[in-house]
Amino acid sequence: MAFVQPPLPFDINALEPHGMKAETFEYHYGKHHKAYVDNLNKLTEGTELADKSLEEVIKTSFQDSSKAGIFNNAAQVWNHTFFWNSLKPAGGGAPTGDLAAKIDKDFGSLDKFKEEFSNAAATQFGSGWSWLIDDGGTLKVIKTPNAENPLAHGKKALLTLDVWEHAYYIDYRNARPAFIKNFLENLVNWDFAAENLAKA
Ligand code: MN3
Repeated sequence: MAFVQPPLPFDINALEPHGMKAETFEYHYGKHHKAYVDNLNKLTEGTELADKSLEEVIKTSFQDSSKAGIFNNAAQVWNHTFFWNSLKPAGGGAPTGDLAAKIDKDFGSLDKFKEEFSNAAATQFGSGWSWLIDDGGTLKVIKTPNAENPLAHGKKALLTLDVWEHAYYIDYRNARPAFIKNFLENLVNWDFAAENLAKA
C-alpha cells in the first residue's frame, strides 16, 4: 500500500485574500509535498515499512540513523499535511472553550502565546517548524529543525507553521516575520488545534 498525498483541505486559491497565493500552493503542495510522498514510496517500496502507517514509519525511523532518508521524507509528508490543516481561509481570531482556557493558563494570555510562537518561528535558524504542542497536559511552544516533529518525540502536536524558506518566499520574499504575523492574524485554524487537543 503506497503512501498517498491527501488533498488540500481548501481550494488552491482560497487563501489569496488572506496573504497566501495559489502559486505558493502550486509549488509547496504540488511540488515539495508531492516530492516527499514520491520519495517515501520509492524508499519504502518492497520493505516492511511500506505496510506501516505513516506515524509508525516516523516513530521507528527516527530511532534508526540508517533510516534518516526515510525519516526525513515520512516526517515531511506528515508535517505538511498537518500544516495545511493548521490554515484556513479567514482564520485567526481567538480560540474558544478548553483550548482558550489552557492557553491562558499555560502562557498567561493569547497575546503571550502569540509572542512565544512568533519568537520560536522567527529564531529557528535555517529550515524547520514552529509548533504548539500538548506535552502531557501542558501546552508548550517548540521549534524543530528540518523534518523533525513532536510525533517523533512522542508529543502531541496541536498546530504548526512551516518556516522553511519555500513556505514564504513567493508571498513574502525573505520577510519571515511578516509571514508569521499573517499566519497568526489571518490563517491560524483554531478549530483544528481544538480537535487535536480533544484527541486521546
Ligand atoms: Mn514546506
